[in-house]
Amino acid sequence: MQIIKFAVGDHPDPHVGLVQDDQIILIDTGPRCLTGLLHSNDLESQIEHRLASMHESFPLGSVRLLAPLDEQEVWGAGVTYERSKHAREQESEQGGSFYDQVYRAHRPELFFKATPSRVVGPGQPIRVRRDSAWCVPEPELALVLNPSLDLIGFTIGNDVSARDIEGENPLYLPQAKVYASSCALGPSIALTKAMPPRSTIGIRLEINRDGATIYKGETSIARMARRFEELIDWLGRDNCFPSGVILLTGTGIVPPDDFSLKPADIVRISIDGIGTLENPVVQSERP
Ligand code: DO4
Ligand code: MG
Repeated sequence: MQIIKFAVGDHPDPHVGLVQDDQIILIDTGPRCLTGLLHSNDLESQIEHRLASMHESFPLGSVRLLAPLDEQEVWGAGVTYERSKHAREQESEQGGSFYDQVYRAHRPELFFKATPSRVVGPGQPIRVRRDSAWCVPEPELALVLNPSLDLIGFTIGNDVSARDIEGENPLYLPQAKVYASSCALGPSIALTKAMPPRSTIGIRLEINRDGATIYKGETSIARMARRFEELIDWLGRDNCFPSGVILLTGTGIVPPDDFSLKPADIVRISIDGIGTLENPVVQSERP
């Protein structure tokens, strides 16, 4: 079962729908949109119950897909794959021993990534900072958690990051990570039961420039050094998320060190069981 947040035509009102083949069946979520559904203990039965009274559907290609969140915060986990650890050690001007320590430590690296206003949906532009010359996409499996921090589904996340800013000093991490359009999410939320077994989930990244593929990489969730449950447990310690939260689980794909995103590049991230999230890149004075 996959659900999407969408709008029709130029109408600003968001809706939630269930994807069935190439149709979207409208789900009556009331005024709270996705958040209303995220509060339910048994999401699948709740969706089936709400669907029973709904008869409106739209062809999938006719709607505008929106990022699958309302007021939820987005958090990120870092250095959860060996590839990410090596990349951080490489970029860090201070030698990067923090990264090796955090890769092995009991406590994971967790950081605040974005408020909903900094998140873009499918097809919307992600941003390269004007004060960065080394900016990369980070393709990540994103966990969708309800207010009790139950894992109710998965979406695709792009934790766009400025490697030069973080590399100059790890204390610059928030500036490397948190800025306008620094995070993309979508295209849908695949409910937990609809996902393939964890060890078989593949993640692929493709970057196109001037009509040609200039980078392709892939990894698998099997290479993640942490379990989802472990990340969720740490995220919930002395913290609360009254509307639920999205947690990015870290990147295992890092383009070569001489690669940086440029305006007009197209970034495509595919994750088994969910689909493909595609975003163009911009760099401009005003967000
Ligand atoms: O320490 C930096 C963050 C690393 C990160 O975002 C990742 O591994 O995905
Ligand atoms: Mg990341």
